[in-house]
Amino acid sequence: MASICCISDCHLGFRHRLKKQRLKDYEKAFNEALDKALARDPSLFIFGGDLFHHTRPDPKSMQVAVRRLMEVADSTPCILCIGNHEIETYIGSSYTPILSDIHENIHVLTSESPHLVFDIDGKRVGVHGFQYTRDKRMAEEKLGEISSEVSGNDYDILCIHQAIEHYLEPHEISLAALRGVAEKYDLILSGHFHRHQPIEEVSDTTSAFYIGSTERISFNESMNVNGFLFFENFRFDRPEFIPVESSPMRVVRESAGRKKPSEINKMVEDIIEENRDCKCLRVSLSAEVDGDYFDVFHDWDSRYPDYTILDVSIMPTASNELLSLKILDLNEDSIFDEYFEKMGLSNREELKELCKEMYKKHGNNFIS
Ligand SMILES: [Mn+2]
Repeated sequence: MASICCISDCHLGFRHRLKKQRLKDYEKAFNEALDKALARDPSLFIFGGDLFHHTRPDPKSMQVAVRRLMEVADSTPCILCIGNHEIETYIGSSYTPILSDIHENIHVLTSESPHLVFDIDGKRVGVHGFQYTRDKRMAEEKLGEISSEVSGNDYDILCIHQAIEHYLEPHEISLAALRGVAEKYDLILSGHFHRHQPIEEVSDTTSAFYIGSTERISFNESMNVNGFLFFENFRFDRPEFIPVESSPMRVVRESAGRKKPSEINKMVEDIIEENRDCKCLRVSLSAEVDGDYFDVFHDWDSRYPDYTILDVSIMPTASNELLSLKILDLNEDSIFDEYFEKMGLSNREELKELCKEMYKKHGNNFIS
């Protein structure tokens, strides 16, 4: 049976928060998506862009992508759209366009080659698109231009990587521009917006979807379900969304009320313990600190090294009482010692000495 598999925003090579484990997470999600897709033996692969996070990916991520793409291309044609992460100021500065040179079954959509046609189960299927274009006028013009050239195929698919009005701001493609070309296509796909969803605003004319990403790139995406799309038998209005097991990510927000630093520390500890299943955890606690703010622990990630990302922020809330400001004499070295101690930095002698030195040299200039 004819089927089309669409995978997007894998962000291979992203060293999220400089954690090595995150590099592996992107690779794992990419591999899982490909394994699950290949098991279904699709007739065509469409990659919606941001395969890589950086224009010059690290060699390991590049190797993973090249090997897997070549493996896939041995059996199935692959189309790549170029995402914003694969573009600098000029398309030639990124490696993604040259992937079409590594295998005859790999094709890259660019403004120079925006139209591809494949024979799938005896049907002529056109796939059309161009690289991410930052300028709104240029993007809309390009969209209009390539769409005017579309005709004569049994099915036509538009694949872009753009911010569409209502989904991301600033957008490059207005809903009016998209609606203006929608009737040319049987399916509209876009990468870029990482949460898979239909683009409802044009669905009265044609099926349109944001494909979704395979792994999250920020805590803002913690609620997103990751995965990819699978279309069977040219039924473009009913894709199957196949989930990928991305690294769990969670944001816990609580307000503690008025508490002593030791109670706040205990509360954070309890939250961390309760969420052990989630290796990327953000804890945002607001608290009225009844005591010295610097007695609240700040070095949580070194206390829990088994977390990939442990991001704890404790925001002091103002009490009803007036905040009283105490003037500290920073010329006393003991203030620096105390600060470094409480920040868990007491082993950073060199940094501390540097701070004292810098303060003595420049600090007094601020006092007017
Ligand atoms: Mn992306």
